[in-house]
Amino acid sequence: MNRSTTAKMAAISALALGLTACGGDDAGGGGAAAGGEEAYEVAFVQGVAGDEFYITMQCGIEEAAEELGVEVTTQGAQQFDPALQTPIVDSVVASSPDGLLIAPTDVSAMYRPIKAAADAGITVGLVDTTLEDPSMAVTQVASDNEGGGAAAFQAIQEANPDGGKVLVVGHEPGISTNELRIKGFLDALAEDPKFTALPTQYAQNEVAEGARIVTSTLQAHPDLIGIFGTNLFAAEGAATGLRQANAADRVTVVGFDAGPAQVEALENGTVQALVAQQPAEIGKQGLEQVVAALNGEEPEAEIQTGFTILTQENLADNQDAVYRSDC
Ligand code: T6T
Repeated sequence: MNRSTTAKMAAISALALGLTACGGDDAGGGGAAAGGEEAYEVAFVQGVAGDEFYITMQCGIEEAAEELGVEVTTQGAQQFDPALQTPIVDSVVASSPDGLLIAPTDVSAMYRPIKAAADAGITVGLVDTTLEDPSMAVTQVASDNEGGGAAAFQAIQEANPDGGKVLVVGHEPGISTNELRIKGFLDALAEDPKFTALPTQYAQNEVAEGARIVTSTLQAHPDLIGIFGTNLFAAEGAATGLRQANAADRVTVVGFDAGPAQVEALENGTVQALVAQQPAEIGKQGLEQVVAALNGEEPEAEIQTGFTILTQENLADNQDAVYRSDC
C-alpha cells in the first residue's frame, strides 16, 4: 500500500471514530434489588469463550460493574453454537440473576432461551449480535456493522484503484454481525463496476478453515486482489492462507476486529487494514442500560458504537483500539 492510500485510510478512520447513539423507546425491566440495598447480579454470556473480542467486552463490563456496584459473572461456550449457548442461558435462568447481557450466536435459534429469561423476570440486554425478534431486550448495543463492512471495501478499493476480483470470507451464516458486515461490503462494491466479488465462503469461525478457503481460492483465481475477513477468525485465517500461498505481497487483506494476532499481521504487512470495534464500550454501555432498566429508568433501546480503521501508519497512535487477551 502506498502513502496516499494509507493517508486516505487515516481519513476513513477519522470519519469512522465517531460514536453514534439512537434514542430508544420505552422498555420494561425491573430488578430484585431496586433501592440499592443489595447489589444487582448480572450474567454476561459471551458469543464464544477465548475470543479476544468478548474478553475485551468482559473487561469493559467488569470495569463498569465496579463503578455501578453490580456483581457480574461471565460464561461462554467453547464454540459459536446455539446448541452450546442454550444450556448456558438455561442455567443462568435457573440461577435467577437480575440481568442478562448476551451476544446471541444465532438470530432465530437463541430466541426461545433468551425469551424464557425475560419471561422469568430477568432484564435482558443484547450486546454485539442480535435476534430476528429482539423485542424481549431492553437494549441492544452493537457496532455499526454495515458501515464497517462498507469501510472495509473502501480500504480495498483505495489500495487497488484499478479494481479486480475480491473474496469475502464470512464468519458464519445465522450470526447477525456476519450478515450485516457482508451486506455493507457488497453494497459498497456494487457501486464500483471495476470490482467483482467471488461467491462468499464461510470460515465457520475456524482459522484453519479460513486459511483453506484462501489457498484454494488463490489456486482457482490467481488474479485475486483483495480479501475481506468478516471477523477475527475469518481474518486470521485469511492472513494465514495468504502466507501459506506466498501471496501476501499481491493481495490486500482487510479484516474486522483487532486481536493481537491480527495486529501482528498488520505490523508485518500481511494485512493492510483492520476494522477495530469497541468491545469494552459495547459491554459497558450494555451494562449501564440494563442497570438503568433495573432502576426503573428508561434505557436506550438501541446504541450504535463506532470503529477505528487501523493501518500500519496509525497503529502506534491507536494502541487502545487493540483487543485484550485478559483483563
Ligand atoms: O467480530 C466479533 C463479533 O463482533 C462477532 O459478532 C463475532 O466474532 C467476533 O467475536 C470476533 O471473533
